[in-house]
Amino acid sequence: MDVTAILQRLKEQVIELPSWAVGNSGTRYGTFREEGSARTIWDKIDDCAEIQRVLGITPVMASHVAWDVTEDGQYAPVRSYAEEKGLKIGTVHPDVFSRQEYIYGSICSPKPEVREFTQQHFLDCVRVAKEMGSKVIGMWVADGTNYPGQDNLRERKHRLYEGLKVLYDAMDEDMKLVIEYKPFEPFFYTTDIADWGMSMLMCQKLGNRAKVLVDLGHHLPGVNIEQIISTLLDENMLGGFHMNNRRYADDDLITGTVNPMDLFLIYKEIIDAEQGGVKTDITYMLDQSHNIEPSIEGIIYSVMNAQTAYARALVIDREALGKAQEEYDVVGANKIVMDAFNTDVQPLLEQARIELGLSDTDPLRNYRQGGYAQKIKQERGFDGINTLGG
Ligand code: PSV
Ligand code: MN
Ligand code: MN
Repeated sequence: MDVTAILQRLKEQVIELPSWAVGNSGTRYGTFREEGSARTIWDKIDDCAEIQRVLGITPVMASHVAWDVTEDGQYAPVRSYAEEKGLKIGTVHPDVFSRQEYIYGSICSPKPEVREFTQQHFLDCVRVAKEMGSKVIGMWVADGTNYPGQDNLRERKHRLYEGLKVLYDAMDEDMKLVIEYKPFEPFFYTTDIADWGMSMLMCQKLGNRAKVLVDLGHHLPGVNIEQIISTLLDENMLGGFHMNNRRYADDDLITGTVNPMDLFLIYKEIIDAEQGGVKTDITYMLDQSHNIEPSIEGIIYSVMNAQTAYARALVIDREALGKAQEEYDVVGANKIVMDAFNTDVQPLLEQARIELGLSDTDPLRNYRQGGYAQKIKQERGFDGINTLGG
């Protein structure tokens, strides 16, 4: 194996951190508040800078316009502050779900004034993205219906395209639009972009700066995500990838904890495609919220899990695998893949971290010993109530 080349790949990988992962978050039933958690976009940048200090491969913070508001509506200072802290602002996410207006959907709403309102919001998001120096807009269309007969599905599809086109056309030539899909939630009878086919169709209609975004949590049980990834890659239609943990659906918990095999096999397909000559431009991002674990620790651990999966996928003996496939050696081929999955790649990752110039090869230990958690607890305090004391 070319260890130098593998180390190079491990050092070059970039994973975006979602700003919403460091603030308080919860389930639809409530939010558990965390002592010292980020309160503002400025706190979020500080937290992401600390995460980058211990990981070295996360110099980008993704932003969500629903939650990352500035006091005066100006976003150029966000860019400057992030740069001061060694970060860039990555994917910007419009908000099409948190307002009363969106009761019947946003761009797919049957109400023309709501569609118009959403389109104006899209234009504002592009302005915000440009001010923050971001080149990617991440679109999750939350729209759908709850009951058969509620709305005309073909008309909703037309409205969907019209709305997305406004967004796409407002973006600069060097910007990319990534479009997510999700089978259900917040609506349960239909979702206007329910699967990768619907997302890809919209991207193809819009133009070559629109690509599909695959979120691990947005699949029904049993779906083979790595095959979707491989298909999209081969069609040059994969634009981004949201990592999280999926046991049921959109669980959004720490990636790699329940099914590390998923992550490994996805990376395998990406590397296979690249080695097969496919040009890739994939934005890797975590899309998680940390409800019971300390957020920053959860994020650091997630990136470590992603790195482990990636390293395992890089050490697959592809020459031997090709040979086994040529010889129809079914068991042998699978064993080669599993041997890589079972390889202890921690020494490789430690070496990569040394070469990245990190002060400790164990990012979690580095964070726990660095004093940042204590500092933010003191500075930011706790805005929750614990009636039992303590
Ligand atoms: C909701 O399902 C979601 O988790 C989507 O995956 C988006 O990426 C994210 O929220 C931010 O809007
Ligand atoms: Mn997502
Ligand atoms: Mn999601």
